[in-house]
Amino acid sequence: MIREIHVFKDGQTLFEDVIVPNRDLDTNAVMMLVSSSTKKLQEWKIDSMEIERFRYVYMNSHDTQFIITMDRQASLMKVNEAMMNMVSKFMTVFESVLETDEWKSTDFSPFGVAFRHLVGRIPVKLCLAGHGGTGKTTLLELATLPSQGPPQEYVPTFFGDKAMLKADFDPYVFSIFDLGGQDRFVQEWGKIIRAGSMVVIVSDSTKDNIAWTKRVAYPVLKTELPYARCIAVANKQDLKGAMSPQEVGRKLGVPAYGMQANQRDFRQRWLGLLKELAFETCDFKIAAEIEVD
Ligand SMILES: Nc1nc2c(ncn2[C@@H]2O[C@H](COP(=O)(O)OP(=O)(O)O)[C@@H](O)[C@H]2O)c(=O)[nH]1
Ligand SMILES: [Mg+2]
Repeated sequence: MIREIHVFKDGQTLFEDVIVPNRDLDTNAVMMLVSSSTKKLQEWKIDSMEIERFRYVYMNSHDTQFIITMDRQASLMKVNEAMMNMVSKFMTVFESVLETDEWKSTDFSPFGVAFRHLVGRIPVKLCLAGHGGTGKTTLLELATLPSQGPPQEYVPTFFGDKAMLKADFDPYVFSIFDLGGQDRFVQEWGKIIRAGSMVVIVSDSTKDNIAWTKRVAYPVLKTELPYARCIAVANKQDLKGAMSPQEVGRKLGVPAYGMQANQRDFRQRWLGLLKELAFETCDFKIAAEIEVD
């Protein structure tokens, strides 16, 4: 997921667009550091550096520094491509003003539309992780098939089910993976969702399931997707004996949100939660920082 773009020239900001603000780092300090490295790059070369869970992809063209901030746990290849496209588009419009002093009085803000368009072309990968039968497929369908009722039959899923989701997440488009929760598939999660920015841990709010999640799913998530942001869904809140979302969250060590995936009334809540996770406006936990006792 691309989070921010900054364009500098002679220490001035020509353009910036911050879609998801970085609350973990001092952005000005990071930009100073990255732009000084960017200035040393040859024309049209791309390089990147990582800091914590963020990656900074940068390019220098016409003595102008372009810096994209992305989730570290996302496809660098796709962002490199987006960078190339973006700088080409930028130069198509602004090359001549950059070659004289005219840039000092140019309004670069119209570039925002093209930038957001490029951002939307890289799907944000979201992984539904949890044991078989907890409601992953139901959640996927709840999000993506508003015209059909969620399936009431239990059909075990083979790994790799995937759906595109375009809702009220502009400029982002999600690509959601429903990972089969059979124990023998769990080791494959990393391969399927290597570039996953976000993880929703799905639990049916029972004690056994929480134990399974911590024992089987956590080691894989923590090694394969250490920089992904995670929340938990405490599903099946309608069932007798379901643990409360607070308790599920406390036991899992990840903020948990109550859900009833087989009820269409919960669709708005589910989509709202996904949006909050993408824009980082809800409580979440970075996979590497989840505590396992
Ligand atoms: N009672 C109840 N059943 C649910 C809920 N969510 C899903 N289910 C049912 O649980 C079963 C397993 O769901 P499924 O989505 O196939 O689980 P998956 O293996 O994680 O993909 C299905 O029969 C669903 O209809 C819920 O909130 N409450
Ligand atoms: Mg399934």
